[in-house]
Amino acid sequence: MSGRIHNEGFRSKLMSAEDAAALVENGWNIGFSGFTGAGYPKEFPKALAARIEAAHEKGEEFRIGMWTGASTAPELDGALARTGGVAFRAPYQSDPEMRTAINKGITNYCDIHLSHMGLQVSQGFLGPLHLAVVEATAITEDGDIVPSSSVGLNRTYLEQADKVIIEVNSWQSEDLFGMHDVYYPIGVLPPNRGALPITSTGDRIGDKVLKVDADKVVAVVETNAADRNTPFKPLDDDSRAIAGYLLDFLTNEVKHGRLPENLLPLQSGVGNIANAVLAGLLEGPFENLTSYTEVIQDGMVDLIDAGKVTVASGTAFSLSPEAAERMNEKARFYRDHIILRPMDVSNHPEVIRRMGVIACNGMIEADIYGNVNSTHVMGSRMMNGIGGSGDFTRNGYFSSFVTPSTAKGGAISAIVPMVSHVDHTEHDVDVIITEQGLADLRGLAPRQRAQAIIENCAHPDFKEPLREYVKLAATKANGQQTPHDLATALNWHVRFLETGSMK
Ligand code: 0RQ
Repeated sequence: MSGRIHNEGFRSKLMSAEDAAALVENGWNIGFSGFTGAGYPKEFPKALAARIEAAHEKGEEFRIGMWTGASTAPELDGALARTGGVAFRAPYQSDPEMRTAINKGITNYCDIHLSHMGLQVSQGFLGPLHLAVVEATAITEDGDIVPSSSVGLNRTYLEQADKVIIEVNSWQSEDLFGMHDVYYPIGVLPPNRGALPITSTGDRIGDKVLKVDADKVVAVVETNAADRNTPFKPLDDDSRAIAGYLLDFLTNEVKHGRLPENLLPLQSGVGNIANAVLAGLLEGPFENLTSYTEVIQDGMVDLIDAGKVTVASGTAFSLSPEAAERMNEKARFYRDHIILRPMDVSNHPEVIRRMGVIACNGMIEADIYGNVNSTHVMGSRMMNGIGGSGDFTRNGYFSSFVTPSTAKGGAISAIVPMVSHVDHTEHDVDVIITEQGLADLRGLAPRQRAQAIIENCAHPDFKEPLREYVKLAATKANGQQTPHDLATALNWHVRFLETGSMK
């Protein structure tokens, strides 16, 4: 035993992951902890996958609904997807095997804004929640759960589930205790919902622990295993250039009095480019920064180490193995600078709008009018999901999207006449940045936006074809508000599907 279970009642429920998995029945919906590869259960899912496979070998039906905070890891999303036993998945994933199950139609995927997920669970739209499986750093003497490297939707799952399994992971630093801020809202559903009393990034408004009804806990499992912790790609010229344009833009906003000198709370999305933008801030002129975001990546931890960021609020880590080690060694220091909250607080639209968050997210493609596709490759194939990008984009002080100007070795243009799927509309997108430059769309009408995006952001190989498209569309649409020639617009994607290149 790890010595992390300080409550006798919970100690008596300790069992193997296999025995715990044997409690699960076909057709159950399970709410797992886990967010961007952090704080997900590691032992139990393996045992559950084996149980599902054994049932399938006997010709028995065994499928589950799988809900999480966000993406998890091969030990959870991968292991369960591989069995073909995940009937339903929500709200965000990024695992290659889960992606395959979704795109083969084996798994029904419901791509929900992260700030909406808790509400939809509480309203019952996703059906009953039979089981919550939540990773813990420890269980206190009072029988409370000390969360680990993510909070995500754990509070909601523990409240709503009929049964609970806790997986105590002694790999997680005990010094994480005190980093979390678990807010229990006054009334979950309108009209009884209270205001969320956060007025600045560092406000703590809740408890350090998650409450759980001990009578619902059917098993406690122990493990000692690292989070997924994927390394980030080394910074390349493109990501440096993108970070540089954003920093120049922010500097100019300060100069014109539209931003204070220490900016406004920053949100940065997942992925390599977002991490590179944070790395750019390390060398930039800004001090005393704060962050109201979802995911704390390496770049944010570096900014805290450098004293540039005073406080960062999120719901989860997404760290490289090196940064995860640093976090575990120095959690006592970081807990004065980092707050991990439930995701319906980290992504709360009202707080994001009121505090004036600066949003920066990755994208797959943007069209010449500023509509953005974050989720689907060539209109049909799901990549990851919208995650929290909509929560921050729609409600931020201003919202930016970053991407290299081409994908797949230059065969695909990230700037297209018409996006093949829309996640963020032209009304919500203020700034687009590629390694070619930055288009500030504020105050521009559609025809002006097209010019700004093509001239500043498109790759030189695609500038001329895009200009030609604009001319053609202007003729065909005869002076209308947002000129398009629909057949030609969608032919960009068709051409790639038929020839392997948009050129
Ligand atoms: O595919 O790995 O097979 O080569 O998309 O692209 O350039 O590595 O970019 O890691 O920053 O991810 C939008 C997916 C960008 C991410 C997305 C292919 C490309 C590669 C990844 P390969 P990059 P990133 C808060 C915010 C939605 C959720 C979100 C994302 C792969 O940012 O999931 O923002 N966003 N949440 O080759 C075809 C194009 C393409 C393309 C890229 N135009 N056409 N393929 N790719 N552009 C956090 C959370 O919510 C949890």
